[in-house]
Amino acid sequence: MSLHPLMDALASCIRRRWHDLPDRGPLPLAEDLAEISGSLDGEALFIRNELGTARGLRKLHLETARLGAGLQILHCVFFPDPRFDLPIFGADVVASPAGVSAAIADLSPVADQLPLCFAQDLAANPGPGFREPRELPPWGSIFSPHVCFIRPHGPEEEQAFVERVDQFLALMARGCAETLPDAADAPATVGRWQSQLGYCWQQKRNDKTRRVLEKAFNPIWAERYIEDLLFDDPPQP
Ligand code: BLA
Repeated sequence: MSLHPLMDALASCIRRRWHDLPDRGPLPLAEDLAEISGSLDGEALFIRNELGTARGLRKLHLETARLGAGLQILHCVFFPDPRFDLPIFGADVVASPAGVSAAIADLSPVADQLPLCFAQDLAANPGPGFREPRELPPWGSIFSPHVCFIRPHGPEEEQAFVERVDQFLALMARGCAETLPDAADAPATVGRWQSQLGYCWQQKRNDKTRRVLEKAFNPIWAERYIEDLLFDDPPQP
């Protein structure tokens, strides 16, 4: 099923960067969650989930979905292994027949600040300006000062958004390859683990995600999907 061109371009960009990461591995995914299809009010619904691991990353997740009323969603999070001093990469794009309403991407810190090499690179490459930046909700305090949250205007801004995500992922790839892990019980590791827990808790405050899933499926299914797949608590390192 065809997706909005921004979704397709972004999914390709993410898959390309993902497949270039070192030491990729599988991550078990309940069979009934890999490909989900159904219908709502006579409209086709589908969700495709891709899950894996790589050096420095405990969970890579890409979801592409069509959830009724022509709503299309791309959701992606790369959760680091807390032993590695790496940020969380996250992206979410929401489109309806009226166009893309939200495109967000960030490298979110899991310590007081982003690792120095990330902060320096992002400060040196601030990214393009967009015509319609959007205001973060209160739970958005988890994001970095470099977060890009916009309603893109036209194909050029959509392309610029994909390029910004590609920059984030290039940085992430370098971090994954070069960062040396700390011990599982090192205070810095434990701090990063707790911070990932906090990230997941805050993301779960996004009522908009829950509402869409409840409507397309049902509240119990939505709860399980959010708690077990989207933002499951990271295991203790
Ligand atoms: C917003 N997320 C939204 C919106 C919807 C969803 C319908 C409202 C669109 C709008 O305000 O224009 C729905 N997102 C989903 C669903 C999934 C999903 C159903 O991912 C299922 C997988 N959300 C994330 C991640 C980030 C994120 C990883 O899952 C960021 C890295 C951000 N989504 C995010 C933010 C908003 C949003 C900040 C705006 C919330 C608001 O304005 O209140």
